[in-house]
Amino acid sequence: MIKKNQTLGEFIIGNQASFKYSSGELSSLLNSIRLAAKVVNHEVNKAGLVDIIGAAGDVNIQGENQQKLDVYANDKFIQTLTNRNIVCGIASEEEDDFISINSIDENHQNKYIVLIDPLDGSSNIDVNVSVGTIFSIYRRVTPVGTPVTLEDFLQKGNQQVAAGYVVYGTSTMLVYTTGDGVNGFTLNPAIGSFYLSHPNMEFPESGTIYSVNEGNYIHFPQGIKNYIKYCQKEEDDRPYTSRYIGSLVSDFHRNMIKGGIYLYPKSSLNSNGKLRLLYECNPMAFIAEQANGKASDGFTRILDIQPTELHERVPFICGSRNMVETCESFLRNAQ
Ligand code: AHM
Ligand code: MG
Repeated sequence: MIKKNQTLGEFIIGNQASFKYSSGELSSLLNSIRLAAKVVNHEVNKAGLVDIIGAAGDVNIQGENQQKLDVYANDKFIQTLTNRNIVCGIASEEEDDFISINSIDENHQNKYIVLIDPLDGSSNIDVNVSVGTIFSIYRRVTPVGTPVTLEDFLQKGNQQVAAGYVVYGTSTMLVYTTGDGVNGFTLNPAIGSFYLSHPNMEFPESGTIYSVNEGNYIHFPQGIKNYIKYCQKEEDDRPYTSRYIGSLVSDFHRNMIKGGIYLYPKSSLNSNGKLRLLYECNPMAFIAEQANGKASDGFTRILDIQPTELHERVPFICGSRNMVETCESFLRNAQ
């Protein structure tokens, strides 16, 4: 139930019963992500003070090593998720291999695994542009009581039980779904609590924003080139507006609120695009679908793709349903 002025903590507990495995573990897991997000937010907001507190690699006044923010975020999320003893495994865009939580969950009783991109768009940090965290939660498929295996992580996106992102922007927001719509919470930095600010978020059916790195235009497949030209054509509600932050979470967030399409297609430079299926595309696709939007690789629904490796990349087209469908038809017609 949506109540005004609800905090994220209250919302998570209030909705626990509607979750089909309502044992409270998923609630604790989401609460641990909420905590890590606050810690990372605090650090991200200090990024501009680098000349004062020291750059990555320096030793600060307390004698601590200054870490790069993406390494810091990775450590904080892994630490928080591990300490709460709710997950059995974590895979991160920052780590080569998945982590099996053997130290605390020695008998392998935990059921959830988390995949995370701790600080997406981190090349934007130095220039004070929004970055984000993306997370994706599954139940393990191998039996409880045994160590996790790669199979637990290579599940199709349609098996996700929850997914979300944090956008560290002009304000910090946590947006997530457990498969029952999408809700957004804004951090009140004075109090340190997230409040429900965007209940039942939905992509408009259509929009007028397209987001793509047009610097790669000449390398795009013909169908994408044709679609971009279509976006720019003076007809009906076009030309569309081009908006590209280069930070997936922020581009997605804006498009969900205003209506738009995000594209990271394959190109002659990257045969599968750039974005990672497990850490970036699956969670964003789950959120998009729960918000009445659509996500595909141009031909196939993202959530139906069978992953074959942890760090695999896929082309990603995501946003307002009608816009994604039009783009898909351009790709089909250029085949
Ligand atoms: P990262 O995980 O290395 O930060 O890369 C992902 C980011 C996305 O947030 C963003 O949409 C995209 O890379 C931008 O890439 P490009 O600079 O090629 O347009
Ligand atoms: Mg990333």
